Amino acid sequence: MSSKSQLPYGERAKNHPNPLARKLFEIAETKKTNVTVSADVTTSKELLELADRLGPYIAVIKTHIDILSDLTPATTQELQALAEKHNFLIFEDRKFIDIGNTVQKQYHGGALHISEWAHIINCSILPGEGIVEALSKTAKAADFPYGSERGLLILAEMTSKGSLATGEYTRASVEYARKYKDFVLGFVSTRSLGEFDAEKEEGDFIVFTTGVNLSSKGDKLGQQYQTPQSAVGRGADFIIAGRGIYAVENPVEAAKQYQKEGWEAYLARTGQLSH
Ligand code: 5BU
Repeated sequence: MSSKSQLPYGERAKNHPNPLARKLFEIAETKKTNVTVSADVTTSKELLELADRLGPYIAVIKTHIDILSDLTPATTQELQALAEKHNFLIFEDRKFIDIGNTVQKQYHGGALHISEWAHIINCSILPGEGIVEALSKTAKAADFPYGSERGLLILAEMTSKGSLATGEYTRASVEYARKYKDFVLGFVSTRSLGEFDAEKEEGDFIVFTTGVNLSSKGDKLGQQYQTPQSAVGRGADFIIAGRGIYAVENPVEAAKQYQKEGWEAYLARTGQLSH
């Protein structure tokens, strides 16, 4: 476990060099939530309704914007307005995975205009270091107005059965995160990657863990779940839940329950639980 995992979000916010990381920790601390809802619905109306109803209980909304059947610029504009209203960040789970020249065009402009509305994006490092460099350059370009409000998560591990994102791939994820730490916020992984942190170089990378579900162990297509308590115990700073929240009868109650469990696990990990 990374030693930073033991520190409260507020303290990590104070010392973090990355402005978006500071903002994220501040949101978590203010709203007392480490929940990211994965809003994998397929119409704009459903997405915006979820964002508005769950907004008070979440730190981040994670989207797959390309699964919306009726996407228009108004959808992402309204999502941004809801992010302001409820103080959460937007994470587009686009999983860039291509040569630098292509991912720059996929991130900035194109049909989806991701760089204009998503605070957080993610990429696989299968193509090598160039993908991180290219995305970082786009976000840090002098004529890009939102640079201080953009960050990247490296997909260091995956939750699906038989995932090949392991070993050397995961180790290199940590190496590139260190090298591009101005832009890389941290990882999507199933645990803290502290074992790869050389003591003297340790950065404060944020761990997002997908595959969190309170009532299921997995699905028929290879997804593998763990509970909020288990994920946070293994080093997740932010837990990501999709169907466990949006696909149940009362998503608001579910979001509150994930918020409570995620927050208590965080308090326990950071030694802040009063007995
Ligand atoms: P679920 O409904 O909680 O199973 O949704 C999980 C979400 O997280 C879904 O959007 C996936 O695309 C995403 N995901 C994942 O499940 N596992 C991973 O390793 C990564 C993303 Br990376």
